[in-house]
Amino acid sequence: MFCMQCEQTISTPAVKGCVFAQGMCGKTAEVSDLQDILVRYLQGVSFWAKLGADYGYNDNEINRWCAQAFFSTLTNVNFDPARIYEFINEAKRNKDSLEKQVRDIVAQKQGAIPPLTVAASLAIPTGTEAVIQFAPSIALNHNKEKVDDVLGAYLLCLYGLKGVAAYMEHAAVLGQTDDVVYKTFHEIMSFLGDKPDDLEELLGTALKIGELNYRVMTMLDHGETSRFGDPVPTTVNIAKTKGKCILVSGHDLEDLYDILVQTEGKGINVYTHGEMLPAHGYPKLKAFSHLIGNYGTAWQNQQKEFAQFPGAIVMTSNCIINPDIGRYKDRIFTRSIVGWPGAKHIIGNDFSEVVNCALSQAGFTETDEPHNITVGFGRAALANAAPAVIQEIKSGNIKHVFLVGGCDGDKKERNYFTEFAQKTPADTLMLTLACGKYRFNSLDFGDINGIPRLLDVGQCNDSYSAIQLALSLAKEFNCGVNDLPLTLVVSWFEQKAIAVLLTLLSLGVKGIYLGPSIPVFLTPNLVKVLVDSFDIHPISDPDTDLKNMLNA
Ligand code: FS2
Ligand code: SF4
Repeated sequence: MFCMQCEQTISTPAVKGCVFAQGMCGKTAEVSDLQDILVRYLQGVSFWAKLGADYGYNDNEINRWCAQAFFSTLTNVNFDPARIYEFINEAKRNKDSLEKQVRDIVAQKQGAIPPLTVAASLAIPTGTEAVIQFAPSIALNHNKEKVDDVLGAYLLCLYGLKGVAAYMEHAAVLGQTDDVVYKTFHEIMSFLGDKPDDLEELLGTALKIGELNYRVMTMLDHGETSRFGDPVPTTVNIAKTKGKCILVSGHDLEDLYDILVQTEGKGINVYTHGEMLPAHGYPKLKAFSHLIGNYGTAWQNQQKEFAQFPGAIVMTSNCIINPDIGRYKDRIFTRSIVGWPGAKHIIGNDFSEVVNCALSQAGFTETDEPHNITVGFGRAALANAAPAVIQEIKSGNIKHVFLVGGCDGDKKERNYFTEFAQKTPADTLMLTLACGKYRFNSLDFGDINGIPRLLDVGQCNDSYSAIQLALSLAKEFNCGVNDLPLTLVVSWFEQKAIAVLLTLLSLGVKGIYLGPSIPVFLTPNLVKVLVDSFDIHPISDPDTDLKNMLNA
């Protein structure tokens, strides 16, 4: 296996990347190899999809399926070899039918088929064993001693595009698709399927991926707010309430909605977990009184926290980790692209198995003292708060705004983000988003003349809302985003964070602080390019960084 797509990948002077029998996340070599094959095959599907789009032909079922299948290869999404193998078989079927269709269209229009890419020409043996044996020949590090600049830039593109695919699927669940997005996605996938080796072209593609992701996050924001209303500031109880319970994790608000509808009047309390916390701010979701609160913290603590949750658990998207450790596999359910061998997978929108499971469990036997936090500072709420923020900046009461957000993870170095948040001066504001917020979101930061010092913007994709606020502040102060008293402090873990980072770079945002470490796939030369072109700072220690940020 060869995988270095997430922040917890193995990185020692001798070994870079997860290359042995199992990755740090628990992904087996078998699943990793199957995913490599799937990705290569998807790049072949994209060759035909892109060519079809050039001739005005779009198969939106296959388009959506491509993003779903690619999403299954993200970190902490699908660990089930049988499901990945099934995706490979579907890829073969989809590629064959698309190729036939597109060849006919090109012939009818008297066009010419361009030379096939490496991925489009790939023939894969049949049967799991044969496929696994074939995998090393297409591994990304095949014939490479180490990751060089070209492979590093390639991985930046591949991993960033995986993040985009995840957001494309989240948007598609809400009925949001776009032919231009699909065409650009297939163009880039197809390009990556032809073993590109031009460094400049790859770096240009990375920024194109960032632009594409901006378009997708816009679409996703529209999908969520048109379906569930604009989030409003809302207090959420993070303590336990007596009663039967279901815990809903991941990013998919539509699943949460279905679960809330199907549990109404059944005496079951529904809790959010991880990236589902921002759901409480959406009017159509907060209207359910049994959406009782949030339970637990970020994904890496789930084995302990889920083990103590006395009800059913639903993983609507990443991040899932081994449920055998906490012995709760019999009451965890996966959805959509998520998979764990032996865990129940729910297809369709009938959650009665989850409801029955919750009813069969003990539930919480006591109600704890409430502990409230506030969420719901999405795009519209931030726009409402903007005039007051501008006024306070002008009067000198707000000296600086930080965005401290991104993914969480296990490493002790991530305490940086807790300490950083705690050390921000009282005359500064903090926006936060994604699961990294659990490092500090239960702390009380006070307010500045009624404006809470900590504003929870939402999930990782809601960085779109933070970008909108930055753009409106820049407009008001008649300057560029980089001239604002604003610093982004980004914690990365998986590929959605890479996509968001590429979006920020494509928008010309400079001076981002990035941690807890720099991606292993970025070679020293690539890091130099990022530092020179975008003034990216690897985080150091909170005191030094804060001093530099405030004096910049
Ligand atoms: Fe956190 Fe995991 Fe949002 Fe990431 S729950 S690291 O997938 O996407 O953030
Ligand atoms: Fe390793 Fe991360 Fe890949 Fe898992 S996803 S195998 S931890 S690099």
